[in-house]
Amino acid sequence: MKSSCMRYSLVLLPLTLSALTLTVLFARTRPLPYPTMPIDSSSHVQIDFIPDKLDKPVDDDNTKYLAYLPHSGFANQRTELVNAVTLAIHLNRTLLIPPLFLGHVEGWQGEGKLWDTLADLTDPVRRLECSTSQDHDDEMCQRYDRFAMLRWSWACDLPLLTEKLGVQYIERRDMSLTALQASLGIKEDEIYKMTDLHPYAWDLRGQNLPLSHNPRYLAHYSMDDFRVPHKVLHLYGVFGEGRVTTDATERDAIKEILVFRNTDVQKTAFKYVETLGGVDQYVSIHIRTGDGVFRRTLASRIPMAIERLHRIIGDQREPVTNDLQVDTNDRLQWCKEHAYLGRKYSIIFVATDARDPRQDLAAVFNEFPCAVTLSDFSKSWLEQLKQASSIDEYKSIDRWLLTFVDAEIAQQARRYIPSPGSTFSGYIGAIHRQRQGTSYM
Ligand SMILES: Nc1nc2c(ncn2[C@@H]2O[C@H](COP(=O)(O)OP(=O)(O)O)[C@@H](O)[C@H]2O)c(=O)[nH]1
Ligand SMILES: [Mg+2]
Repeated sequence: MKSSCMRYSLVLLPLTLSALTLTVLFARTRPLPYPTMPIDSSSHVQIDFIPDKLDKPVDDDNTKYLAYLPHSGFANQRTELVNAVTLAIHLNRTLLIPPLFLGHVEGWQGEGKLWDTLADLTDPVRRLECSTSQDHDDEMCQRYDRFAMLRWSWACDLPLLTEKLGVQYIERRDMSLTALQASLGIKEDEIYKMTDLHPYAWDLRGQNLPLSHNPRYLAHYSMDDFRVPHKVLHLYGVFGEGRVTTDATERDAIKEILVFRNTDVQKTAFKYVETLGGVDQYVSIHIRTGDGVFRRTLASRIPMAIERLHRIIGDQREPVTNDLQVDTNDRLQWCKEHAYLGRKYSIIFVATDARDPRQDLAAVFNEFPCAVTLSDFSKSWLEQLKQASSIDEYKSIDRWLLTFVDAEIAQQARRYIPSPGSTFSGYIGAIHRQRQGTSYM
């Protein structure tokens, strides 16, 4: 008890200091009331968005809330949500789930910048203005063009969180603290704001577990350290696998619920899977190329990818038949007819964020004549995605759904090779293993 109190004050002191220094950042002025946004009627959302403006506070009971700031790509956002759901369960708080961002989303930011970044990205007034603006030089409007803002309940069956794990949640749309205060009818000091000064500022272990010693994280907390009395405990980023550890079975159950499942995406992917020969009839590889470290290291990773493909299809000792011309008009049909030539002609699906895969990953396609990627098929195959596409309030989202078509095709393969260091690759691997029943999430 005593040590827990001590730890509590140890957490509180630096947090309070950082909260104090950052208070000035939170003092956002924003005209109220906000415009009303159209809400998609097909949603499974269990408790609706926090309304932008309420006549009276949402709760007159003892409900306490947990919030956090999302960032980065899908897999990162998903890991954050998994961690946040875990914390909500053990702290007995209603989870305020942020929007799901697809496309170009800001990465983690220091110096408390994420607070303002998220408020800006989700600002309903600016988003509405930009949706009708003709000013193509407006920097904020250009930023909005680079991502879509959806709801997690659109991508996953969130009510299962309540049914299976007892988690209460509300989906948030405006991430500003002023909107949060207005929605809950609370004062600023009822929000306990935690501002991490480092992406791996802390990790946490659940009840009955010893504190972590993981050197990646700067501070190590127990669940009790997070039992603050405030109405809202608002965390900063909660990124990282292994950051919040409680019970492995519980974590698997959360992860299983938080899998991207969209019927239009699945139906679209299935057409490709059938053409590739059917479920478990081909090999897949994920090659992440698009940004940051992945772009810089691509040249050295391509030979590794080729080597792994050779090993997995098992063609190493086969003589190479060089003089055959593949029919590029119907590559897969040609490959199926020439399968007797050897395993080098195995069908391989390459999932990638490369802009021009046949050029950017030329070495892979030169080595494996029967390797194909989404861009090898007619664009008309993607028509169905348009049906899933009017979910963002202001724009169509087909281009960002391609990621999940790629993931779905890759996970239906017999063998799957991930891209080292990519959390999205890890996500595909997890759903692939789960489908094959070899291990859990
Ligand atoms: N179209 C497409 N996009 C991809 C693919 N792999 C990754 N991406 C994009 O890159 C992002 C990956 O970011 P994130 O989920 O944070 O994983 P990480 O950066 O690879 O660790 C995804 O959200 C996509 O936008 C792919 O195979 N196809
Ligand atoms: Mg990323």
